Amino acid sequence: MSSYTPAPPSNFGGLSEEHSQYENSRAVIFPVPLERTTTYEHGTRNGPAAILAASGNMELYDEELRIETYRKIGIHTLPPIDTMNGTLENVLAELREAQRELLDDGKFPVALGGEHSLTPPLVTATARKFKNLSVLQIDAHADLRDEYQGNPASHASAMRRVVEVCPAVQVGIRSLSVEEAKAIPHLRTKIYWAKDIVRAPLNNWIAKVVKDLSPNVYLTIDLDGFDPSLVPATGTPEPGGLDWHQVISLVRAVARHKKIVGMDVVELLPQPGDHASDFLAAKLIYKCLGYIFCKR
Ligand SMILES: [Mn+2]
Repeated sequence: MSSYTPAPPSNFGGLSEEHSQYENSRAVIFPVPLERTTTYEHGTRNGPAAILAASGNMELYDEELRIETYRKIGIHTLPPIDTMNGTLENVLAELREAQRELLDDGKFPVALGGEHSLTPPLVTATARKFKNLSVLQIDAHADLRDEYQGNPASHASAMRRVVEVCPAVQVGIRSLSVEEAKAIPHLRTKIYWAKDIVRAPLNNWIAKVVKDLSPNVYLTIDLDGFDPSLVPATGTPEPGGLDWHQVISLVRAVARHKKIVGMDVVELLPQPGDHASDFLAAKLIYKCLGYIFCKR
């Protein structure tokens, strides 16, 4: 063969070693291919790999911030954590410990899911490190069931576990049970329903979300918070969701006024032939890192 192109490094962004070594990187991509409690369509364990693959084809210049974010911060990618061995409780405990180590090293962890059950242990570790933490969730689902199919660690209970640790603000919600609806007034959470925001001007609600958050923020983005016309590749798609502009405007505002200290992007369920969802997830993460570290 006369021309041979080596495969790009399998790290986030396809970065050279100089910009992706652990020691020099402020952001650490943490692949968590967790899939132990999914209830509808399966395959979210392939989410992290699809996001990493898409990220290698992304332009690394941010035309809005006018920088190459990776050059300013460094982005390291960890190998995927083993999520299949041991009980779910063991895996969640390992996640908590891994998050603690990353935070103790002064890193900004970005977990790639995988199912939403990964969020509570990450939030628990983050709340121990940062006082005054609240969680901003972007999602179609309230995820406030006390347990689901007998399992309190189910993806459908992720935010119920989170609000036991710290307060939450939930944005884009449009799917929940009657039990969850009845529980909401008694829980430490504020809901921004999709029905009230998807057609509203951004300045009607984004400043309110920012105000409802505490000084330190953990960001959890379930990709089904987006409208399925933008992100069809999730296990439980719901019509009537947020668009790209709404989500990144929200993250931009939160990053400007609060300290985002960790994040996850969950529930991608890669579909053959749909690269748009994978690509959106990769670009969303890069965009968030730009807003968080390179605000002007
Ligand atoms: Mn969801």
